Amino acid sequence: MERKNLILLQLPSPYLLVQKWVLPMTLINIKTYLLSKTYNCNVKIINLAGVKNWQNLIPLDADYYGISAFTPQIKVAKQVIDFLKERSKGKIIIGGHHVTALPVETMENLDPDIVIIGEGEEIIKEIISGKDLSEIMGIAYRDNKNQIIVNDRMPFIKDIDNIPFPKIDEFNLDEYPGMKLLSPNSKYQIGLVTSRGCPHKCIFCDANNFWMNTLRYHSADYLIEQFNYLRSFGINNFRFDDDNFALKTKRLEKLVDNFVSNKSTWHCPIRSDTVTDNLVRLMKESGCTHVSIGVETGSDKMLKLLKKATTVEKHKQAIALLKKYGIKVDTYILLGLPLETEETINETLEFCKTQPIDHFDIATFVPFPGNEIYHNPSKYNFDIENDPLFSNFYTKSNYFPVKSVSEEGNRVLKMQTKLIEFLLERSTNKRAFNFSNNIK
Ligand code: B12
Ligand code: SF4
Repeated sequence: MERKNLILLQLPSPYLLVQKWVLPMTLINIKTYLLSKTYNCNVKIINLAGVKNWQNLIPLDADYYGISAFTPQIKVAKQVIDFLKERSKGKIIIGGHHVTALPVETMENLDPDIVIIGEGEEIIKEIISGKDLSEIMGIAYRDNKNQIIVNDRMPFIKDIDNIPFPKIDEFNLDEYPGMKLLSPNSKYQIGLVTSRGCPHKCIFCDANNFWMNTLRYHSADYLIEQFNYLRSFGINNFRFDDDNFALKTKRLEKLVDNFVSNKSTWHCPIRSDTVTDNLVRLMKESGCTHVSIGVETGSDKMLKLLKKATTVEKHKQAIALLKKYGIKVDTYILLGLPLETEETINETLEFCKTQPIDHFDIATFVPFPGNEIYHNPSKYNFDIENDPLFSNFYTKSNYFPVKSVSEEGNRVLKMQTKLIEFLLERSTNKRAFNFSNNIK
């Protein structure tokens, strides 16, 4: 069979302060998978992040180009696709959470050859093998009448241990500042995803749409092999990017010895409803330095509205337990949620003031495609701007849902400003939240 050339392109990120922050793990993952499962292709990753004249970096004679895009990268994805379409005969493939939520719109507005819907490893393998597109599950494409066709989703890979862990040998880790956040026993840190999916349905998140309520874990044996491989590069500090890393206590129990004997350190996000005394003891024992709790809000009314499936009381209990064992607590706080009132924001402010939180990570709610609010905005009294390229999608105040057109709106904005002022004073993550401009 003829060998095919695939070029995987890591896009610039208009809203990241440091462009080449961490390794392009998604693309490394795809490359490792393809090279381990097929013999008919060459795969090259090209990182366009932070490169001014990225056009000069892309060879034009590849058979396939693979792009991965988050919502904030859709505009630049379009520029890259346009560039390639003018100059190369290679087929252009795009994947990621955004295009999975909007396959038809992506075909219409970006005009790639193929959209990958969902988990991509098996799909790209089938594309490269030359199989007819009509027979490949999990893609959108145009047929010979130029009609957009969306095939059924491909079933998820049952046992994710069959996906080899990403091989990072070709990369110079010193080029990625986000990997150099040091800890005493580690030269670098790395972000790993050790499970796929989430059983929850928070309305501000697209996990439910992407993973269709499933959750699969890598085994402890798989992870131990991966950690040992990574340690050979001086990586002994792990940031688990999973949504539910610590949920599987039995797996963690099996990992403890490996962490302890290698003096590893690690941290992860955690849901407050999963925190138990036994779990936190295990975490501490195995080198967990800090966790990030998805608090989002200090109001039970808002937590219920968000379908977060936890409570303020559970947040408090989790924080107390973590502090008892000496694990530092970061919290994610979401600003600008729809249907907030002066009272609910005040509850969040009180929560933040009174809880022994070490660090606040603040973000403005953005209605990413795939989440319930994006697809049902009127239900949440929310306006979504019709912008096919999502050009201004990430600019903070654009999506702040409360307009200062009424007394009530003004009161909400004033309370929001108080909360922001408090958080900014306490946070090291001082992104510019200038909602005060909206107040009359
Ligand atoms: C690690 C991570 C980061 C890291 C590193 C990102 C990076 N460049 O690698 C950092 C911290 C930098 C980051 C930043 C942000 N992130 Co982030 N991040 C993640 C996280 C936790 C893991 C990503 C990952 O490695 N997954 C594992 C890989 C294997 O899965 P995957 O990336 O989805 O890829 C699979 C498929 O999507 C598909 N696929 C994807 N691309 C392609 C391309 C081709 C060619 C093919 C064939 C297949 C394919 O196949 C892959 C394998 O199955 C995910 C959540 C999650 N659990 O996935 C969020 C997530 C991707 N991030 C998200 C967001 C919103 C952001 C931010 C905008 C957050 C913010 N408020 O600032 C920023 C913006 C970044 C930017 N580029 O502009 C959203 C994306 C939503 C969207 N609609 O785009 C996610 C899904 C979280 C969520 N549920 O809301 N993020
Ligand atoms: S916010 Fe976290 S818990 Fe909620 S659906 Fe998304 S990944 Fe799952």
